[in-house]
Amino acid sequence: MENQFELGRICEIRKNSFIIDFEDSEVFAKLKGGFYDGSPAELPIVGDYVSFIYNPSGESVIQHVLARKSLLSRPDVFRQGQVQYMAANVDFCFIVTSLNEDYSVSRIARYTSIALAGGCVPIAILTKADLCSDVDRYAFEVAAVSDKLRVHAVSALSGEGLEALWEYFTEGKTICLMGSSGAGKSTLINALAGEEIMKTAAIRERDDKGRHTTTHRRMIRLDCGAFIIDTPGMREIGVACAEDGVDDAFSDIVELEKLCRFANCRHEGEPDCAVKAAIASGKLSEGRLKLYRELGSERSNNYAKTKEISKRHKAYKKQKNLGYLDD
Ligand SMILES: Nc1nc2c(ncn2[C@@H]2O[C@H](COP(=O)(O)OP(=O)(O)OP(=O)(O)O)[C@@H](O)[C@H]2O)c(=O)[nH]1
Ligand SMILES: [Mg+2]
Repeated sequence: MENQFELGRICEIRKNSFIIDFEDSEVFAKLKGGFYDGSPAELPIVGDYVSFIYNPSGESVIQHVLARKSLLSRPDVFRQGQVQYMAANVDFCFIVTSLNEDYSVSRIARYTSIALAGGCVPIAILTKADLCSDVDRYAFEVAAVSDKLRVHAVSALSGEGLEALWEYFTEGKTICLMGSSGAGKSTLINALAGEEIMKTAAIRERDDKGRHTTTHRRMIRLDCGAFIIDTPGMREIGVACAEDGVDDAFSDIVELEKLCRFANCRHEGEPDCAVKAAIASGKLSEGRLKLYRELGSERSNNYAKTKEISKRHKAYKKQKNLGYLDD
């Protein structure tokens, strides 16, 4: 009898197996022989739709990864020069940042670039609004990062702002949460799901840093039919693979640059500089130009940076003998 292919979605990846969300159950699977042709981009990642041969009494076998409609990726901090594929088929990328010491507008700009480059809608979620007395100021600053970025301030503790997030949770949509450890990603998922489906842990009081409680990526299907992907807090976030995203997030500046008299204008006092003119007229803020410059120069410096990060992590891994870490 010929084997019948089933269609499922990767919800978790373990060391030696893939877990597929299939008809309200979780199916353990491995790759078919000869699946891997040497390109990591071909391997299934969380959020991928896959065809597989179902084996109800043992491991199922993944045959193909279906074409992805979006793909979140970033430079791999452990493997120099390589890209880490984070999640596939994501509609909304929640960029989770807490309104405490963790807050960084530049990090939000990086994630925005990554989301746009990957074909997802970036949404900044400012968490722990209950701990902040000036939420509007932060929300305003974040909204200025890009007109493609939506902003919500929420508190998982008081429930403030959570209702507005439901517009993203509709049948078949996929939401991926990204952000530093301790930002409150898992707590937010629990608050939205109305039950504790993710483990959470208190942050360090000393510096507001998290404890890397979530250790691997995991996709969960909610009762409303939407999928939510929790990710471990990231230690570093580069933009080397988000070139298009940077230009997308800052498309107004890219357009202005085209109007400068000199093609290589640095916007530092050259004549007929459209960028400086936009700042003078109030159309563009100095802060946004600074962010754009930061991310732009990071793109060119990225090789050296990735090398340094990779060296540091290699030493760390060796010392702790942790093997492959998800983040
Ligand atoms: N006051 C307050 N605390 C919050 C809120 N959301 C999360 N926290 C707290 O922040 C701490 C960290 O939350 P987690 O949800 O574990 O953070 P995470 O982003 O999942 O962290 P990792 O899994 O390490 O990446 C916990 O002690 C939460 O109770 C909030 O809205 N208000
Ligand atoms: Mg977590």
